[in-house]
Amino acid sequence: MSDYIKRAALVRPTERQLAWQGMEFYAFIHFGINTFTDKEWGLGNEDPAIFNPIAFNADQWVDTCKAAGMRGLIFTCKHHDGFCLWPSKYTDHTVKNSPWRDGHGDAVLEVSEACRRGGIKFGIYLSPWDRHERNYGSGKYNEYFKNQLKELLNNYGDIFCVWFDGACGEGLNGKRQVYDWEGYCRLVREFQPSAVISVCGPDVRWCGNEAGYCRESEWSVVPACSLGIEEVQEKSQKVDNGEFSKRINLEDSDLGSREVIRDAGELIWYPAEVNTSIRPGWFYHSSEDDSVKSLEELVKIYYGSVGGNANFLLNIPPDKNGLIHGNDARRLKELGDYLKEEFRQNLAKNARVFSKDIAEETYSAEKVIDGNKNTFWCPDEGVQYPELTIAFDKPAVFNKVVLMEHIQSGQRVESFALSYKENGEWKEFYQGTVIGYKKICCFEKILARYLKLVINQSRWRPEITSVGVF
Ligand code: FUL
Repeated sequence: MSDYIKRAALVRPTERQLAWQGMEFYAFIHFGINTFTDKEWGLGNEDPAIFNPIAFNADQWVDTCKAAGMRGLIFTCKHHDGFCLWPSKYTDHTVKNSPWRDGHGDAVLEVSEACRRGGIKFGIYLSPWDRHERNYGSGKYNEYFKNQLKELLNNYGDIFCVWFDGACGEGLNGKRQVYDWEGYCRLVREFQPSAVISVCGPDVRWCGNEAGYCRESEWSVVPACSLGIEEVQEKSQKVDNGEFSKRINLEDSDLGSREVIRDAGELIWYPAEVNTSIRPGWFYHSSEDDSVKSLEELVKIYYGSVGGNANFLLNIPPDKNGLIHGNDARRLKELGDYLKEEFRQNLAKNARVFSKDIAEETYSAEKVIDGNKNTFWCPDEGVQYPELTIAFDKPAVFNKVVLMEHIQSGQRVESFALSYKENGEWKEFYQGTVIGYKKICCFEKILARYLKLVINQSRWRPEITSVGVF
Protein backbone atom coordinates (compact mmCIF):
# COMPACT_ATOMS: atom_id res chain seq x y z
CA MET A 1 0.00 0.00 0.00
CA SER A 2 1.27 3.45 -0.88
CA ASP A 3 2.68 5.55 1.90
CA TYR A 4 0.21 8.39 1.54
CA ILE A 5 -2.75 6.03 2.06
CA LYS A 6 -1.33 4.54 5.22
CA ARG A 7 -0.48 8.01 6.43
CA ALA A 8 -4.12 9.02 5.94
CA ALA A 9 -5.28 5.86 7.73
CA LEU A 10 -3.31 6.88 10.80
CA VAL A 11 -4.70 10.39 11.25
CA ARG A 12 -6.71 10.37 14.46
CA PRO A 13 -9.18 12.57 16.31
CA THR A 14 -8.29 14.37 19.52
CA GLU A 15 -10.16 13.45 22.72
CA ARG A 16 -12.33 16.53 22.40
CA GLN A 17 -13.21 15.72 18.79
CA LEU A 18 -14.07 12.17 19.79
CA ALA A 19 -16.38 13.35 22.58
CA TRP A 20 -17.99 15.86 20.23
CA GLN A 21 -18.62 13.20 17.56
CA GLY A 22 -20.60 11.19 20.09
CA MET A 23 -22.99 14.14 20.51
CA GLU A 24 -24.51 13.37 17.08
CA PHE A 25 -27.55 15.66 17.23
CA TYR A 26 -27.93 18.94 19.12
CA ALA A 27 -29.71 22.27 18.96
CA PHE A 28 -28.78 25.73 17.84
CA ILE A 29 -30.82 28.40 19.62
CA HIS A 30 -30.99 31.75 17.84
CA PHE A 31 -32.57 34.21 20.23
CA GLY A 32 -31.94 37.88 21.01
CA ILE A 33 -32.82 41.38 19.88
CA ASN A 34 -33.78 40.13 16.39
CA THR A 35 -36.54 38.08 17.99
CA PHE A 36 -38.17 41.40 18.90
CA THR A 37 -37.52 43.30 15.65
CA ASP A 38 -38.54 40.43 13.36
CA LYS A 39 -35.15 40.62 11.63
CA GLU A 40 -32.41 38.16 10.77
CA TRP A 41 -29.56 40.60 11.22
CA GLY A 42 -29.83 43.54 13.61
CA LEU A 43 -28.11 46.81 12.83
CA GLY A 44 -26.59 47.33 16.25
CA ASN A 45 -28.64 50.41 17.09
CA GLU A 46 -31.57 48.57 18.67
CA ASP A 47 -32.81 49.76 22.04
CA PRO A 48 -32.25 47.14 24.78
CA ALA A 49 -35.64 48.20 26.17
CA ILE A 50 -37.38 46.13 23.49
CA PHE A 51 -35.94 42.87 24.86
CA ASN A 52 -38.63 41.45 27.14
CA PRO A 53 -39.39 37.74 26.83
CA ILE A 54 -42.07 37.64 29.51
CA ALA A 55 -42.43 33.86 29.72
CA PHE A 56 -38.74 32.99 29.20
CA ASN A 57 -38.28 29.37 30.21
CA ALA A 58 -35.03 27.62 29.34
CA ASP A 59 -36.28 24.36 30.84
CA GLN A 60 -38.93 24.25 28.13
CA TRP A 61 -36.17 24.59 25.51
CA VAL A 62 -34.16 21.79 27.08
CA ASP A 63 -37.21 19.52 27.35
CA THR A 64 -37.96 20.15 23.68
CA CYS A 65 -34.38 19.27 22.71
CA LYS A 66 -34.48 16.09 24.75
CA ALA A 67 -37.79 15.02 23.24
CA ALA A 68 -36.10 15.24 19.82
CA GLY A 69 -33.22 13.07 20.98
CA MET A 70 -30.72 15.95 21.09
CA ARG A 71 -27.72 15.77 23.39
CA GLY A 72 -26.81 19.43 23.66
CA LEU A 73 -27.61 23.02 22.83
CA ILE A 74 -25.61 25.96 21.46
CA PHE A 75 -26.90 29.39 22.46
CA THR A 76 -26.39 32.70 20.59
CA CYS A 77 -25.01 34.70 23.51
CA LYS A 78 -24.36 37.61 21.13
CA HIS A 79 -25.32 37.85 17.46
CA HIS A 80 -24.11 40.35 14.85
CA ASP A 81 -26.17 43.15 16.45
CA GLY A 82 -23.86 43.10 19.48
CA PHE A 83 -26.61 42.76 22.11
CA CYS A 84 -25.40 40.55 24.96
CA LEU A 85 -27.77 38.07 26.55
CA TRP A 86 -25.65 38.12 29.69
CA PRO A 87 -24.76 41.21 31.75
CA SER A 88 -21.27 41.66 30.33
CA LYS A 89 -19.32 44.19 32.30
CA TYR A 90 -17.60 45.48 29.17
CA THR A 91 -20.66 47.12 27.57
CA ASP A 92 -24.06 48.57 28.39
CA HIS A 93 -25.61 46.93 25.39
CA THR A 94 -26.90 43.97 27.39
CA VAL A 95 -29.88 42.44 29.17
CA LYS A 96 -29.13 44.60 32.20
CA ASN A 97 -30.59 47.57 30.34
CA SER A 98 -33.73 45.72 29.38
CA PRO A 99 -36.98 45.39 31.35
CA TRP A 100 -36.58 41.60 31.40
CA ARG A 101 -36.27 40.39 35.01
CA ASP A 102 -36.03 44.09 35.93
CA GLY A 103 -32.57 44.27 34.45
CA HIS A 104 -31.29 41.48 36.69
CA GLY A 105 -31.61 38.67 34.16
CA ASP A 106 -28.85 36.54 32.68
CA ALA A 107 -30.13 34.37 29.83
CA VAL A 108 -26.78 32.60 29.41
CA LEU A 109 -26.88 31.57 33.06
CA GLU A 110 -30.47 30.36 32.88
CA VAL A 111 -29.84 28.35 29.71
CA SER A 112 -26.61 26.80 30.97
CA GLU A 113 -28.27 25.81 34.24
CA ALA A 114 -31.30 24.36 32.46
CA CYS A 115 -28.93 22.26 30.32
CA ARG A 116 -27.20 20.91 33.40
CA ARG A 117 -30.50 20.17 35.13
CA GLY A 118 -31.72 18.38 32.02
CA GLY A 119 -28.49 16.43 31.51
CA ILE A 120 -27.58 17.84 28.09
CA LYS A 121 -24.43 19.72 27.14
CA PHE A 122 -24.16 23.46 26.79
CA GLY A 123 -22.32 25.36 24.05
CA ILE A 124 -21.90 29.00 23.09
CA TYR A 125 -22.12 31.03 19.90
CA LEU A 126 -20.43 34.41 20.15
CA SER A 127 -20.46 36.45 16.96
CA PRO A 128 -17.13 38.14 16.25
CA TRP A 129 -18.96 40.49 13.90
CA ASP A 130 -20.44 43.19 16.13
CA ARG A 131 -22.44 46.01 14.60
CA HIS A 132 -22.86 47.88 17.87
CA GLU A 133 -19.46 48.16 19.49
CA ARG A 134 -17.72 51.48 18.84
CA ASN A 135 -14.25 49.98 18.76
CA TYR A 136 -15.15 47.54 16.03
CA GLY A 137 -12.53 47.72 13.29
CA SER A 138 -9.61 48.43 15.62
CA GLY A 139 -7.19 46.43 17.77
CA LYS A 140 -9.23 47.43 20.80
CA TYR A 141 -12.16 45.41 19.55
CA ASN A 142 -10.13 42.20 19.71
CA GLU A 143 -9.48 42.96 23.39
CA TYR A 144 -13.17 43.65 23.93
CA PHE A 145 -14.14 40.41 22.22
CA LYS A 146 -11.60 38.41 24.24
CA ASN A 147 -12.87 39.92 27.48
CA GLN A 148 -16.38 38.86 26.62
CA LEU A 149 -15.19 35.43 25.61
CA LYS A 150 -13.44 35.09 28.97
CA GLU A 151 -16.63 35.97 30.80
CA LEU A 152 -18.50 33.25 28.95
CA LEU A 153 -15.74 30.66 29.31
CA ASN A 154 -15.35 31.22 33.03
CA ASN A 155 -18.79 31.88 34.48
CA TYR A 156 -21.12 29.27 33.06
CA GLY A 157 -19.66 25.86 33.84
CA ASP A 158 -18.53 23.29 31.27
CA ILE A 159 -18.92 24.23 27.64
CA PHE A 160 -18.77 21.52 24.96
CA CYS A 161 -18.50 23.80 21.95
CA VAL A 162 -17.55 27.34 21.04
CA TRP A 163 -19.10 28.12 17.67
CA PHE A 164 -17.39 30.93 15.76
CA ASP A 165 -19.34 32.32 12.88
CA GLY A 166 -17.75 33.19 9.57
CA ALA A 167 -19.97 36.19 8.82
CA CYS A 168 -17.89 39.35 8.75
CA GLY A 169 -19.25 42.72 7.77
CA GLU A 170 -18.96 46.32 8.78
CA GLY A 171 -19.67 47.82 12.15
CA LEU A 172 -21.97 50.82 12.74
CA ASN A 173 -18.88 52.93 12.14
CA GLY A 174 -18.45 51.46 8.64
CA LYS A 175 -15.23 49.68 9.61
CA ARG A 176 -14.23 46.06 9.14
CA GLN A 177 -12.36 44.05 11.70
CA VAL A 178 -9.28 41.88 11.35
CA TYR A 179 -10.05 39.13 13.83
CA ASP A 180 -7.45 37.63 16.13
CA TRP A 181 -8.59 34.04 15.60
CA GLU A 182 -5.47 32.59 17.15
CA GLY A 183 -5.92 34.67 20.27
CA TYR A 184 -9.58 33.65 20.55
CA CYS A 185 -8.72 29.97 20.19
CA ARG A 186 -5.94 30.21 22.75
CA LEU A 187 -8.44 31.46 25.33
CA VAL A 188 -10.83 28.61 24.63
CA ARG A 189 -8.03 26.09 25.07
CA GLU A 190 -6.91 27.76 28.27
CA PHE A 191 -10.28 27.97 30.01
CA GLN A 192 -12.30 25.16 28.41
CA PRO A 193 -9.76 22.61 27.18
CA SER A 194 -12.44 20.01 26.44
CA ALA A 195 -14.50 22.29 24.20
CA VAL A 196 -14.33 21.99 20.44
CA ILE A 197 -13.99 25.18 18.41
CA SER A 198 -16.33 24.92 15.44
CA VAL A 199 -16.46 26.44 11.97
CA CYS A 200 -13.90 29.28 12.31
CA GLY A 201 -11.76 26.97 14.40
CA PRO A 202 -9.59 23.89 14.15
CA ASP A 203 -11.85 21.15 15.55
CA VAL A 204 -15.11 20.98 13.60
CA ARG A 205 -15.60 21.72 9.92
CA TRP A 206 -18.63 23.50 8.47
CA CYS A 207 -20.11 21.23 5.80
CA GLY A 208 -20.22 24.21 3.47
CA ASN A 209 -23.90 25.15 3.25
CA GLU A 210 -26.76 25.98 5.59
CA ALA A 211 -29.45 23.93 3.94
CA GLY A 212 -28.72 20.57 5.51
CA TYR A 213 -26.94 18.93 2.57
CA CYS A 214 -24.11 16.52 3.19
CA ARG A 215 -21.55 14.98 0.89
CA GLU A 216 -22.06 11.42 -0.28
CA SER A 217 -18.58 10.59 1.06
CA GLU A 218 -17.89 12.76 4.08
CA TRP A 219 -14.26 12.26 5.12
CA SER A 220 -13.02 13.34 8.53
CA VAL A 221 -9.43 13.15 7.28
CA VAL A 222 -8.85 16.06 4.92
CA PRO A 223 -5.94 18.18 3.68
CA ALA A 224 -4.79 20.75 6.25
CA CYS A 225 -5.62 23.50 3.75
CA SER A 226 -9.36 22.79 4.31
CA LEU A 227 -8.93 24.73 7.52
CA GLY A 228 -9.51 28.04 5.75
CA ILE A 229 -11.30 30.65 7.79
CA GLU A 230 -11.31 33.09 4.86
CA GLU A 231 -13.11 30.50 2.79
CA VAL A 232 -15.75 30.03 5.48
CA GLN A 233 -16.26 33.79 5.49
CA GLU A 234 -16.50 33.81 1.72
CA LYS A 235 -19.27 31.23 1.68
CA SER A 236 -21.24 32.34 4.71
CA GLN A 237 -24.68 33.78 4.34
CA LYS A 238 -24.22 37.16 2.70
CA VAL A 239 -27.51 38.97 2.70
CA ASP A 240 -29.95 39.78 5.42
CA ASN A 241 -32.87 37.85 4.06
CA GLY A 242 -32.59 34.59 5.94
CA GLU A 243 -31.80 32.77 2.72
CA PHE A 244 -29.25 30.04 3.29
CA SER A 245 -26.39 29.21 1.02
CA LYS A 246 -28.16 26.30 -0.54
CA ARG A 247 -25.68 23.84 -1.94
CA ILE A 248 -22.27 22.42 -1.59
CA ASN A 249 -20.00 23.90 -4.16
CA LEU A 250 -19.34 21.08 -6.61
CA GLU A 251 -15.61 21.73 -6.58
CA ASP A 252 -15.71 20.87 -2.91
CA SER A 253 -17.80 17.75 -3.18
CA ASP A 254 -14.72 15.61 -2.62
CA LEU A 255 -12.48 16.62 0.27
CA GLY A 256 -10.81 13.38 1.14
CA SER A 257 -10.63 10.70 -1.58
CA ARG A 258 -7.28 9.16 -2.57
CA GLU A 259 -7.03 11.55 -5.54
CA VAL A 260 -7.45 14.53 -3.23
CA ILE A 261 -5.07 13.44 -0.49
CA ARG A 262 -2.34 12.06 -2.77
CA ASP A 263 -0.49 15.34 -3.19
CA ALA A 264 -2.11 17.23 -0.37
CA GLY A 265 0.78 17.41 2.07
CA GLU A 266 -0.34 17.55 5.67
CA LEU A 267 -3.59 15.80 6.57
CA ILE A 268 -5.75 16.62 9.58
CA TRP A 269 -8.77 15.19 11.41
CA TYR A 270 -11.45 17.78 10.70
CA PRO A 271 -14.91 16.25 10.93
CA ALA A 272 -18.06 17.78 9.47
CA GLU A 273 -21.08 19.40 11.07
CA VAL A 274 -24.31 20.05 9.18
CA ASN A 275 -26.26 23.10 10.34
CA THR A 276 -29.67 24.24 9.27
CA SER A 277 -32.82 25.74 10.77
CA ILE A 278 -36.16 24.09 11.41
CA ARG A 279 -37.69 27.23 9.83
CA PRO A 280 -36.64 29.35 6.85
CA GLY A 281 -34.88 31.87 9.11
CA TRP A 282 -32.47 31.50 12.03
CA PHE A 283 -34.50 33.80 14.29
CA TYR A 284 -38.19 33.52 15.14
CA HIS A 285 -40.72 35.21 12.84
CA SER A 286 -44.42 34.61 13.42
CA SER A 287 -44.88 34.69 9.63
CA GLU A 288 -42.95 31.40 9.52
CA ASP A 289 -45.12 29.52 12.00
CA ASP A 290 -46.47 27.40 9.19
CA SER A 291 -43.11 26.85 7.53
CA VAL A 292 -41.64 24.45 10.08
CA LYS A 293 -39.77 21.68 8.25
CA SER A 294 -41.77 18.49 7.82
CA LEU A 295 -40.93 15.29 9.64
CA GLU A 296 -39.83 13.80 6.29
CA GLU A 297 -37.40 16.66 5.64
CA LEU A 298 -35.91 16.44 9.12
CA VAL A 299 -35.56 12.68 8.92
CA LYS A 300 -33.83 13.00 5.56
CA ILE A 301 -31.33 15.53 6.93
CA TYR A 302 -30.80 13.37 10.02
CA TYR A 303 -29.98 10.29 7.94
CA GLY A 304 -27.75 12.34 5.64
CA SER A 305 -25.80 13.92 8.49
CA VAL A 306 -25.76 11.69 11.59
CA GLY A 307 -26.04 8.76 9.18
CA GLY A 308 -23.32 10.14 6.92
CA ASN A 309 -20.37 10.73 9.25
CA ALA A 310 -21.35 14.25 10.31
CA ASN A 311 -23.05 15.79 13.31
CA PHE A 312 -26.39 17.54 12.98
CA LEU A 313 -26.89 21.03 14.46
CA LEU A 314 -30.56 21.95 14.09
CA ASN A 315 -31.66 25.48 14.88
CA ILE A 316 -34.89 26.03 16.85
CA PRO A 317 -35.66 29.70 17.49
CA PRO A 318 -37.71 30.63 20.58
CA ASP A 319 -40.41 33.28 20.13
CA LYS A 320 -40.91 36.71 21.73
CA ASN A 321 -42.29 35.16 24.89
CA GLY A 322 -39.08 33.19 25.29
CA LEU A 323 -40.66 29.85 24.45
CA ILE A 324 -40.29 27.41 21.61
CA HIS A 325 -43.46 27.62 19.55
CA GLY A 326 -45.87 24.66 19.70
CA ASN A 327 -45.47 23.89 15.99
CA ASP A 328 -41.72 23.41 16.38
CA ALA A 329 -42.01 21.59 19.71
CA ARG A 330 -44.57 19.14 18.28
CA ARG A 331 -42.43 18.46 15.21
CA LEU A 332 -39.36 17.82 17.36
CA LYS A 333 -41.28 15.40 19.57
CA GLU A 334 -42.49 13.59 16.43
CA LEU A 335 -38.90 13.36 15.25
CA GLY A 336 -37.69 12.01 18.57
CA ASP A 337 -40.49 9.45 18.71
CA TYR A 338 -39.83 8.41 15.14
CA LEU A 339 -36.10 7.88 15.75
CA LYS A 340 -36.75 5.98 18.98
CA GLU A 341 -39.16 3.66 17.23
CA GLU A 342 -36.91 3.10 14.19
CA PHE A 343 -33.93 2.16 16.33
CA ARG A 344 -35.77 0.42 19.15
CA GLN A 345 -34.53 -3.08 18.55
CA ASN A 346 -31.19 -4.05 17.11
CA LEU A 347 -31.78 -7.44 15.49
CA ALA A 348 -28.06 -8.13 15.34
CA LYS A 349 -27.86 -8.29 19.15
CA ASN A 350 -29.35 -11.76 19.35
CA ALA A 351 -27.92 -13.04 16.10
CA ARG A 352 -24.80 -15.08 15.39
CA VAL A 353 -22.07 -12.89 13.95
CA PHE A 354 -18.96 -14.41 12.36
CA SER A 355 -16.04 -13.80 10.05
CA LYS A 356 -13.34 -16.18 8.87
CA ASP A 357 -11.07 -13.30 7.92
CA ILE A 358 -9.56 -12.46 11.28
CA ALA A 359 -5.98 -12.90 12.40
CA GLU A 360 -6.71 -13.20 16.12
CA GLU A 361 -9.67 -13.60 18.49
CA THR A 362 -9.23 -10.11 19.96
CA TYR A 363 -10.69 -8.78 16.73
CA SER A 364 -13.46 -11.34 16.23
CA ALA A 365 -16.73 -10.49 14.51
CA GLU A 366 -18.83 -10.61 17.72
CA LYS A 367 -17.09 -7.43 18.82
CA VAL A 368 -19.50 -5.50 16.59
CA ILE A 369 -22.43 -6.42 18.85
CA ASP A 370 -20.80 -6.24 22.29
CA GLY A 371 -21.88 -2.62 22.84
CA ASN A 372 -18.30 -1.65 23.67
CA LYS A 373 -16.96 1.18 21.55
CA ASN A 374 -13.37 0.25 22.32
CA THR A 375 -13.54 -3.21 20.76
CA PHE A 376 -13.87 -3.95 17.06
CA TRP A 377 -13.80 -6.49 14.27
CA CYS A 378 -10.57 -6.18 12.33
CA PRO A 379 -9.85 -8.50 9.42
CA ASP A 380 -6.34 -9.70 8.73
CA GLU A 381 -4.18 -7.39 6.67
CA GLY A 382 -3.80 -9.68 3.65
CA VAL A 383 -7.52 -10.29 3.04
CA GLN A 384 -8.63 -8.39 -0.03
CA TYR A 385 -12.42 -8.37 0.47
CA PRO A 386 -13.06 -9.11 4.15
CA GLU A 387 -16.55 -10.33 5.04
CA LEU A 388 -18.67 -10.36 8.15
CA THR A 389 -21.86 -12.42 8.25
CA ILE A 390 -24.90 -12.09 10.51
CA ALA A 391 -27.19 -15.10 10.90
CA PHE A 392 -30.57 -14.54 12.53
CA ASP A 393 -32.43 -17.40 14.28
CA LYS A 394 -35.16 -17.16 11.72
CA PRO A 395 -35.82 -14.87 8.73
CA ALA A 396 -36.04 -11.25 9.93
CA VAL A 397 -37.43 -8.08 8.38
CA PHE A 398 -35.20 -5.00 8.35
CA ASN A 399 -34.72 -1.78 6.38
CA LYS A 400 -31.67 -0.22 7.99
CA VAL A 401 -28.10 -1.22 8.76
CA VAL A 402 -26.00 1.03 10.98
CA LEU A 403 -22.22 0.69 10.67
CA MET A 404 -19.61 2.36 12.85
CA GLU A 405 -15.85 2.49 12.52
CA HIS A 406 -13.54 2.54 15.51
CA ILE A 407 -12.52 6.12 14.76
CA GLN A 408 -10.15 6.28 17.73
CA SER A 409 -7.80 4.57 15.24
CA GLY A 410 -8.80 6.69 12.26
CA GLN A 411 -11.18 6.57 9.31
CA ARG A 412 -10.44 3.85 6.77
CA VAL A 413 -13.33 2.28 4.88
CA GLU A 414 -13.64 3.62 1.33
CA SER A 415 -16.13 1.19 -0.17
CA PHE A 416 -18.44 -1.51 1.17
CA ALA A 417 -21.48 -3.55 0.17
CA LEU A 418 -24.34 -5.35 1.91
CA SER A 419 -25.89 -8.60 0.66
CA TYR A 420 -28.56 -10.99 1.86
CA LYS A 421 -28.99 -14.65 1.12
CA GLU A 422 -31.95 -15.84 -0.89
CA ASN A 423 -32.43 -19.44 -2.06
CA GLY A 424 -28.84 -20.17 -1.16
CA GLU A 425 -27.45 -17.25 -3.18
CA TRP A 426 -26.00 -13.95 -2.03
CA LYS A 427 -27.74 -10.89 -3.45
CA GLU A 428 -26.06 -7.53 -3.16
CA PHE A 429 -28.58 -4.81 -2.31
CA TYR A 430 -26.56 -1.84 -1.04
CA GLN A 431 -23.28 -0.23 -1.96
CA GLY A 432 -21.68 2.50 0.09
CA THR A 433 -18.46 4.48 0.19
CA VAL A 434 -17.24 5.82 3.54
CA ILE A 435 -18.43 4.75 7.01
CA GLY A 436 -16.51 6.85 9.52
CA TYR A 437 -18.12 7.42 12.91
CA LYS A 438 -21.53 6.27 11.70
CA LYS A 439 -23.20 5.25 8.47
CA ILE A 440 -26.94 4.61 8.41
CA CYS A 441 -27.80 2.56 5.33
CA CYS A 442 -31.51 2.88 4.45
CA PHE A 443 -33.24 0.61 1.93
CA GLU A 444 -36.55 -1.07 1.14
CA LYS A 445 -37.61 -3.75 3.63
CA ILE A 446 -35.80 -7.06 3.28
CA LEU A 447 -36.80 -10.42 4.68
CA ALA A 448 -33.76 -12.66 5.15
CA ARG A 449 -31.97 -14.95 7.54
CA TYR A 450 -28.44 -14.05 6.49
CA LEU A 451 -26.87 -10.64 5.98
CA LYS A 452 -23.30 -9.98 4.86
CA LEU A 453 -21.02 -6.94 4.99
CA VAL A 454 -18.11 -6.89 2.54
CA ILE A 455 -15.39 -4.25 2.76
CA ASN A 456 -14.34 -3.66 -0.83
CA GLN A 457 -11.73 -1.00 -0.25
CA SER A 458 -10.07 0.36 2.81
CA ARG A 459 -7.06 2.42 3.81
CA TRP A 460 -5.15 -0.17 5.70
CA ARG A 461 -7.12 -2.56 7.95
CA PRO A 462 -10.74 -1.57 8.61
CA GLU A 463 -11.82 -1.56 12.26
CA ILE A 464 -15.59 -1.94 12.65
CA THR A 465 -16.84 -1.29 16.16
CA SER A 466 -20.57 -1.74 15.62
CA VAL A 467 -23.11 -3.22 13.23
CA GLY A 468 -26.80 -2.68 13.94
CA VAL A 469 -29.74 -4.09 12.01
CA PHE A 470 -33.17 -2.46 12.39
C1 FUL B 1 -24.47 32.90 9.74
C2 FUL B 1 -25.15 34.13 10.36
O1 FUL B 1 -25.00 35.26 9.54
C3 FUL B 1 -26.59 33.76 10.55
O2 FUL B 1 -27.35 34.83 11.02
C4 FUL B 1 -26.66 32.58 11.49
O3 FUL B 1 -26.21 32.95 12.77
C5 FUL B 1 -25.82 31.42 10.94
C6 FUL B 1 -25.74 30.23 11.84
O4 FUL B 1 -24.52 31.85 10.65
O5 FUL B 1 -23.19 33.16 9.36
